Amino acid sequence: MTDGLSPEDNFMRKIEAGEKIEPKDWMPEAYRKNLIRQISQHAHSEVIGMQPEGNWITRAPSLRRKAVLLSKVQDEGGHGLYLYSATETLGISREELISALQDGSAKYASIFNYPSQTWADVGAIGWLVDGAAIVNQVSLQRTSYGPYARAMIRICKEESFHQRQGYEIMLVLAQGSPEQHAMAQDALNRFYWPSLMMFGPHDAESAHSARSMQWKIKRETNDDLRQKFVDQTAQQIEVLGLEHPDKDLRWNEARGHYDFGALDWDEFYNVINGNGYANRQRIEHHVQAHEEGAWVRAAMQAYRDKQRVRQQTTTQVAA
Ligand code: BYC
Repeated sequence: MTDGLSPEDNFMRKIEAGEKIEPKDWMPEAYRKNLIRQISQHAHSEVIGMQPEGNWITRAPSLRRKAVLLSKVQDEGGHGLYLYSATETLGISREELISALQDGSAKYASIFNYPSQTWADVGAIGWLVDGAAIVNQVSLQRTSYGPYARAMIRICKEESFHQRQGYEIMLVLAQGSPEQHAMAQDALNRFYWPSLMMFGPHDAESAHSARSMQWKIKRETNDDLRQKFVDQTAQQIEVLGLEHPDKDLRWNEARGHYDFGALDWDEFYNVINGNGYANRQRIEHHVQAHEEGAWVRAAMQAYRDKQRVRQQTTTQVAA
C-alpha cells in the first residue's frame, strides 16, 4: 500500500499522472505480459529487419554506400539488443524470447517478409520503413514503461539518420537516368502499401489497442499514426518527383489530412500469419545464424563460470 492506496490503485495513479513504471514496481500481470509481447516483437523486428538490407551490403554501388549501409544494419542489431534487455527486465529470459520467435509464437513486423530486389529497395526501406518506424517510435518515447521509453529515445535518434540516408538514395535515383528513376518508382510502388501496414490493423480490429492505450503503453492509435505517416509521405513523394502509388489520395481541407485508398487487409493477415513471400526464409536464416553463434554463447558462459570460481576462491581466502 502506498499512501493508503492498493497496489492496483497506486499503479493506475502513476499511469494517469504520467509517471513511469519501473521494473521493480508492482504492475498487473496483464500489463507485464502485454509489454513482453510488444517489446519482444519490436526487438524481433529490429533483428529480422537486418536481413533484407544486410543482403545488399556487398552489392551496394560504392564504398561510401557500403560503409553507410553496414553501419545502419549494425544499428538495427543494437536496437534489437536494447529492446531484448528492456524485455528481460520484465522477468523473461533471452532464450525464451528467441525460441518464441523461432517457433512462430511471437511475431515481427510484416514488412520484413517482403524481398529487397533492387538497390532502390534499400532506399525505400530506409525512407519508408524507418520513416514509418519513427512515426510510431516517437510516440512510444512517452510509453509508460521506463526501460522501453528510454530505449526509444536513443533508437529514434539513430532511425532519423537511417530515414535520411534512405531518402537520399531515392533522391539520387529519382533524379538519375530513366532506368534509375524507374527503379525508384518500382521500389516505391512495392514498399508503400506494406509500410502503411506496419501500423497494424484498423483501430476497430486491433485486439490490444484499447488496453494498451488505457495503460499508456501505446500513446496513439494505429489509425492515427498511419494518418501521420500518409500525410508526411505525400509531400516527400512530390519532392522526389515520383508518382504516388495511391490513386485515391486526396487532400481533405476539412480534416486537415489526406484521405487515402483502402489497404489490402487480406494480404496483411496472410503475411502476419506466416504466409508472406519471405517468412520461412527469414526464420530459417535466423535459426542458422543462431546455431552458428552457439560457440560464442558457450565461450561467454565458460568465462562467467571461471570468474565465479575465481571470485569464490578470493572470498574464501580473504575470510
Ligand atoms: N506486423 O492489436 P494490434 C524497424 C499483430 S523495426 C506484424 O493492433 P498492437 C527497422 C500484433 O502484434 C520497428 N504483426 O497489436 C528495423 C497482434 O498480434 P499478437 C518495428 C502485426 O501490438 C530494421 C495482432 O497483429 N516497430 O524500425 O496493439 C530495418 C493485432 O494487432 C503488425 C515496432 O515493432 C505488423 N505490422 O499494435 C529497418 C513498433 N501489426 O501479438 C527498420 C512497436 C499488428 O496478438 N510495436 N500486428 O500475436 C507497436 O507499436 C505495436 O505492436 C503495433 C501493433 C502498432 C505494431
